[in-house]
Amino acid sequence: MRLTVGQAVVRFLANQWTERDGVERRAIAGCFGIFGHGNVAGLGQALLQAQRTGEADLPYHLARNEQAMVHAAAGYARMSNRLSMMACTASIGPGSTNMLTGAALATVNRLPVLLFPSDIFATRVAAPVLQELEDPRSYDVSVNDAFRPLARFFDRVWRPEQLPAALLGAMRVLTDPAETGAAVVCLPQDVQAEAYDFPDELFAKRVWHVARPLPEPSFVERAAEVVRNAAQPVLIAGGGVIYGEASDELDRFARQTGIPVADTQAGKGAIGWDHPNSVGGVGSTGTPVANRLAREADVVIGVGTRYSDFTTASRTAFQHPDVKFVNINVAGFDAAKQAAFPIVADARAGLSALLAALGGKRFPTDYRADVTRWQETVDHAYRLGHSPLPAQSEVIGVVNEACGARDVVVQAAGSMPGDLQLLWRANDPKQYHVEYGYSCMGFEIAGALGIKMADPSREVYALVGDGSYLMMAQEIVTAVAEGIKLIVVLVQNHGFASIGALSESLGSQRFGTSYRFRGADDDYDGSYLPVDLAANAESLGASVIRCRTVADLRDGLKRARENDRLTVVHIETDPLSPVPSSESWWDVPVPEISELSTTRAARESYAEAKHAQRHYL
Ligand SMILES: Cc1ncc(C[n+]2csc(CCOP(=O)(O)OP(=O)(O)O)c2C)c(N)n1
Ligand SMILES: [Mg+2]
Repeated sequence: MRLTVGQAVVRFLANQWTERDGVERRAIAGCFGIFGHGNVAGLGQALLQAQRTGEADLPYHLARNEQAMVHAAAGYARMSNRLSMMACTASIGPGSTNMLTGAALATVNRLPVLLFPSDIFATRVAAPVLQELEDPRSYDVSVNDAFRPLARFFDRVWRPEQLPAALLGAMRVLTDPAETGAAVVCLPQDVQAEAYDFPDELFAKRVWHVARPLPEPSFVERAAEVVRNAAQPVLIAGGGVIYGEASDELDRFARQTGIPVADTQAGKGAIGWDHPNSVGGVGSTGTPVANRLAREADVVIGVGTRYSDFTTASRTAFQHPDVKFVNINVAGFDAAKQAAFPIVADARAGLSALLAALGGKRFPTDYRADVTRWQETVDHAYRLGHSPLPAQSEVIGVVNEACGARDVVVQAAGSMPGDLQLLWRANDPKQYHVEYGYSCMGFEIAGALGIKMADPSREVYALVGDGSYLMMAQEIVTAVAEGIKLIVVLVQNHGFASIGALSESLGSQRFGTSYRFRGADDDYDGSYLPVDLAANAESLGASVIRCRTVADLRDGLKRARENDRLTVVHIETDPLSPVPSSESWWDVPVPEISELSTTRAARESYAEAKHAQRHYL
């Protein structure tokens, strides 16, 4: 079939499907894009032709910022358990490099996104083109080479003949749960427009079976022996449990063994907050209950977790002298972490095999009373009655209580991820979307857009700090244009509450973290800025509800739910309001020498805390 490279890409993508557990889904549900030179007449023409003629079904969605459109694609993939995803097309140069942060986020979080950065001319006759980086040492280098370390698959299609291999290679990686992340196929702008006789088979319906790899029995046996001989095991549920739809299996495993289940940011909701074995988040922003159990555990069973420093409290969370790890993970790379006894397998298959091999072994459950006490602490934080401005924990409480079981909360950066991991009560595996692999400010609204597109039947709440909002709020316009309803809860605290608190704890006196005028000694300690983010949201086309009190917020959320358009609910909170302690630590180095007494004091506590840090070998 004679098509341009752009037309071939679109026709190919429209015919890709995934299948897992017998259910088929469109692999590439649509294409986000922002046109400029590079893609306007290449992929752009192909998307137009597809829409006009119906020859290929690949809906196009115009985004407002390229980084944000990749965030939206990541949200889409996450909500779809990585079984359905989005493509993104960007123009040459800045349009394409704007996608770098999104690519990194997707790869860090193991989320499939398919990116088509436009690229410099293959023919080079007109070089250098507008927005081309010229490398005098090598003419085949372009800015898109910056994607290489961020992508799980990277290729550049210099000739039409290379396209089939590039597309199949990208799809293989995207649909492999162990390898998935950003797949990047760079398309030189002349090549996008070039015609070629592609083989018809390239455009036949193709189903990518998403595997549930089974564990190797001898590895299960070795791991089971470790668990059987444990005195006080703890299980950590990561994102892999959710992506692998292994919640029922985890529930069975927990009930039959009595082992407490802690969770990571990506794994929250894998089992409900009120499950008899649930002890809440573990690590730097975990609950004191989970952190006590982690500290004392002699065996840690990590399921579908990549053990980020927040999960391990920078390798201080596990203090039993002989602690051993058993990891179930579809990726050998993650399964091997902490010198574990690995079970390289799908989460569901791995849990089921390990449970069978444990032969009915049960462990004492002495943590229920602690969990009950902890839940009283959460209730208290939800109803703090902080004044004159409400505390963030109260905002989280009101949103949590407004959320139906299937509703969704989205967050990524600032003080909210920690507070949410500590305080949020998740009822459903798809309820809690805190992007905390890359913790990218600005993900919230864009990510929520993709999440809502993946499952329009759910109410989606994006919680956004003022800092994140200022970085990337423009996808409100995209949502308005597409008629996509989100509820954005905009938490105004005049700067970086999170980094301010961190700075203070490290002796850096909240330097440069608040949004204020410069004061007498040139710090940002003057009065608040005349900034009205609610008015800003209104100007972008959102319905806006301004709240002052917790009661206003409760009412505002009710009205937002009744509204059928994107609604921003704005509330100001006290950046210094208290949160219950995780009784944990996070490694952020403090200068060894300093002229400042605050830094010297912080260095002392830092050096002290470092002693608890361990290599798990
Ligand atoms: C893109 C990006 N830049 C910088 C950071 C570092 N950072 C983490 S949280 C934060 C401040 C967030 O401010 P805001 O959204 O207002 O949340 P708050 O801390 O006030 O809760 C910064 C600068 C980041 N995570 N992402
Ligand atoms: Mg803030």
